[in-house]
Amino acid sequence: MENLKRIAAIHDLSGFGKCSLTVALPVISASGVECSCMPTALLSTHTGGFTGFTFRDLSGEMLPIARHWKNEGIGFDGIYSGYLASASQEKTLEEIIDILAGEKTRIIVDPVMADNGKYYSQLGDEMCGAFRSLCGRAHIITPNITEAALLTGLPYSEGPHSEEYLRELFSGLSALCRGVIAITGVRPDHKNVGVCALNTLTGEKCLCVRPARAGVFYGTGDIFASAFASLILRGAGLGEAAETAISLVGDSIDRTAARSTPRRNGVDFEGALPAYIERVAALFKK
Ligand code: PXL
Repeated sequence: MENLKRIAAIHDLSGFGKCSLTVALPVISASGVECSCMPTALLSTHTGGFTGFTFRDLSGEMLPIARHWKNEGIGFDGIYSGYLASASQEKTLEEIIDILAGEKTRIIVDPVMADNGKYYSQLGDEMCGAFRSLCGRAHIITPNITEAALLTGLPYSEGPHSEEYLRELFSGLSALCRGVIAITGVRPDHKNVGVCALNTLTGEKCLCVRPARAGVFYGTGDIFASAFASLILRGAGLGEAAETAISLVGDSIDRTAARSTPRRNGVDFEGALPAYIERVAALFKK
């Protein structure tokens, strides 16, 4: 039997709204990978669609957690980071990578900072600079179109995204990270949206899309990255990992739209998990 892989998920814990750690943990588990959680910040809700949310920076806890894990001999196949409490927390994250990463540990960086052409609440160019540095440590990065534009300094485009525009984004991102680059929120035409991924080491590329729905779905980038990173870590190919991860995101969005769940609640991924788990099982039965 394949060894159980283990990921350290380093994201904020937003109590309500199903993003970051509250989706990373269930999705990584459903992907058949063990998940250890390290919160970067504690919030009452995510920062989109709410006002007056509480926010506590947990930077002071992170190195002690990492040192304890190290002292206990706990190793990681993947270190997967997302939303940071501050730009300066990036330095802490680099130290954590130095402490926890072994030779074979894959570093996954989701440079969570912006969407729809805008930075998230209270974030700005300083965070972008921090993520540029962090991407240099990564084997896998998963920016959305807005984050890819900010990281590369290219103009943001709502789409449709031409092959030329995507080529420029990949070229800019390849200068920051050598490995797998998966850009989410790609619109190859007016009707569809999905992910375009490139392995800069092999040249392999894929595009996986679903019919687009209007508006914002919070947490879908976190669901995608959690599934995609887990599946790649388990040895899935680029295209099968992207397709399987996108199927979970697409099903979750469909269930959210069918119930008219308020957008700020996050997406209804729970009922999409059984079919996802079956697809994952089929992927690794081959
Ligand atoms: O889903 C990305 C995300 C993560 N964490 C926090 C957020 C957001 C997006 O708004 O606010 C706190």
